[in-house]
This record gives sequence, C-alpha cells and structure tokens, in this order.
Amino acid sequence: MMIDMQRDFLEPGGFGESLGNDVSHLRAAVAPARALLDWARAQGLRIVHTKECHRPDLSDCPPAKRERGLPSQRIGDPGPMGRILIDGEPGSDFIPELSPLPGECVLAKPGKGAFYGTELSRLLTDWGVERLIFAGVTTEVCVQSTMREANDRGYDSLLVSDATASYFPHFRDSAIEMIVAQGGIVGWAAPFALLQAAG
Ligand code: C5J
Repeated sequence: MMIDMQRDFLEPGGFGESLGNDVSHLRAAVAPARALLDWARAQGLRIVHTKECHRPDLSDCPPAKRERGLPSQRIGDPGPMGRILIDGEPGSDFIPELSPLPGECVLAKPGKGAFYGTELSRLLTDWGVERLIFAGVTTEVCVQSTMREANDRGYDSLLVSDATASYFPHFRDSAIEMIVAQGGIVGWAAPFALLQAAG
C-alpha cells in the first residue's frame, strides 16, 4: 500500500503547502519508498497506489473538508499544478520517482482512509490478501487512518518506518509509537532494510 505519494503533498504549490506545511519534510521517505517499491515488484507482490483526490464537481468532497482551516487555496481552487486535489489534475498525480507501472492498481480515494469510498475491501478479498505492507504520506493522517481501517477489517499490517513521513517529523515518530504500542495494537513497523533482510 503506497499511500498518497502525490505532487499535491510532496511538491511546492500543492495541497500540502496550501495548508502552510513545509513539504520538504516528506522528501526523506522518497528513496526508501522507491527501494520498497522495487523490492515489492521483484517479489511479485500486489501493489496498490492510493491518491487522495476529488471529482472535478467536488460531489465527493464534504463541505466541512473544503472549508476547514485557513488555507491559501482550498480544494478545487486553481493552483500552479492545476486545481488543488482534483483527480486528473497534474497535482493529483504521483511524483515521478513513484509512478505506478502499467498493471499496478491505482485507487483514487476521497477520504483519509483508503477503505472509505473505494473498492479496496473487495479487491483485497478477491486477491486473497491477508497482510499489508504500508508506506507513504503522511504517517499520522492517511497512512495511520488506513492502517486503523485495515486493523478493524482483520488485516495484519506492517509500516515501513523509513518509507513514511510527516510534515511534522515528531508526528511520524509518535504515530509509529501508537501503531506498535501494546503488542502491535494497530500493526507493526520496521525499516526497509529489516524487511528486505527478512524476505
Ligand atoms: C493529508 C494525507 N495529510 N495523505 N493527507 O491531508 O495524509
């Protein structure tokens, strides 16, 4: 599960920056996420790339989400990478280093969790998948939300700790602590090198 490695979150001029974030904090996760992706491809694992985005008419964007906070640009407003967080606009696309290959599953999601408003549950059931490996951004928002949704649905989840990042580096660390606490109440975490060595 490669969560939301989109230009809108990682590049200047997108949704993340419009919320006042320093997007450079997310770059540290890119090389480990790419190494993970290459490894997963070599292992023949199913890969799902999610992207948080909305329909051009905003019919899947709750007004509360659009109106929240005091962003410089709101969801749907025009920005340097097209309309902010709108499916099909350049900003909603994946960063080049983590572009999906033909045949890999791309899942547009309107919420933070990847199970909400998507086909993910059905796809995982159809594929017979029981365990999920997570990477992406941001750790405490879309990654953690999706891991919690997965936990409630009975999946075992592992977060690759160096392949995820937050605009607030201490939030990444706290989110990982919360996930693995109490014997893995939500899931487990390990750096990519450990996963690679194990498998
Ligand atoms: C946010 C995400 N942070 N992909 N989305 O709004 O984590």
